Amino acid sequence: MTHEEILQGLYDHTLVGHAPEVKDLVNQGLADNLDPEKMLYDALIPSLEEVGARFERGDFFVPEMLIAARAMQGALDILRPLLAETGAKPVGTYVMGTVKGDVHDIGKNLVNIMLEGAGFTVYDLGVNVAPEKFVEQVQEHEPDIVGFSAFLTTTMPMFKANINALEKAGIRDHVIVMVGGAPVTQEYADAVGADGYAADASTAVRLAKDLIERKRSAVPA
Ligand code: B1M
Repeated sequence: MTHEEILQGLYDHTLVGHAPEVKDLVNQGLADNLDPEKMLYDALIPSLEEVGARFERGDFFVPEMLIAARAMQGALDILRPLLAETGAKPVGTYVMGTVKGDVHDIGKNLVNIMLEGAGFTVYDLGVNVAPEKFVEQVQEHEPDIVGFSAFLTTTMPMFKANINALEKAGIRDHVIVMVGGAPVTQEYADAVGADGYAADASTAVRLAKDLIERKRSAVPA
C-alpha cells in the first residue's frame, strides 16, 4: 500500500468506526515509516471532523460518533508513545480536565500527549470534572497551569464556574488558567477571565510554555 492509500484507509475506516482496520493501518503506516503526526493531522482528525459534520446534518447519530471515537482512540493508543517521544527536559506542571457535564476527551487527551512530549508533567483528571475537584487537585499538585477543556456550548460556562471556585478558594492567582475545546474562542476565553486560549494541541503547548515564562519573568528576583 502507498502512504496515500494508508491515509485514505485511515480516514475511511475511522469515519465508519472500524477499529480493528484502523489499528492495522496505523501499524502498517508505522512499519512503512509513515509520520505519526501525518496520520493524526491528515487522516484521523479530519475524519472525526467529518463525523461531526454528518452528525450536524442528521446523517450520523450518537452511536456512529461513539464508534468513530473508539476507532480514533485505538489509533491514539498506538501513536501516543511516538507523539510524546521527545526526551524534553521538565518544563512545568499541568492539571487538566474536561469540565463538568462534558464527556468528550479525545481532544483533551491529545493536548496531554503533546504537553508530555514537550516535557510537562500532566495530571489528567479525566472528564466531567466538577469545580471542587479542580480546586482540590490544584491545591494538591500546585501546578503552573490548570487547563479546562469544553466541547459543548452548554458546558463552556463551566470555565467561569471553575475560575470562581479557584477565586473562592483563594488560589486563583497561584495558577495560570488555560481553556480550549472545539466551540471555544479567544473572545470567550477573555470574557471568562482565562489567562490563555489555544485552538489546537500544538498551539496549546507553545502557549503553555510562553505563559509560564512570562509568569516566571514577572516575579521579582
Ligand atoms: Co459530541 N459533539 N456530543 N460526542 N462530538 C461534538 C463536540 C459536536 C461539535 C458535533 C456536532 O454537532 N458537529 C457537538 C457539539 C455542538 C456544540 O455544542 N457546539 C456534539 C454534541 C452535540 C454531542 C452530544 C450532546 C450529542 C447528544 O447526545 N445528542 C453528546 C454530549 C455528551 C456530553 O459530553 N455530555 C456528545 C457525545 C459524543 C460522544 C460520546 C459520542 C463522542 C465523544 C467520545 C470521546 O471523546 N471519548 C463524541 C464525538 C466523537 C464528537 C465529535 C464528532 C468529535 C470530537 C473529537 O474528538 N474531535 C465532535 C465533532 C467535532 O469536533 N467536529 C462532537 C477531534 C479532537 C482532536 O478535536 O475535540 O476539537 P477537539 O480537540 C482539539 C481542540 O479543541 C484543542 O486541541 C485539541 C487537539 O487539537 N483543545 C484544547 C481541546 N482541549 C483543549 C484544552 C486547551 C487547549 C486546546 O487548553 C486547556
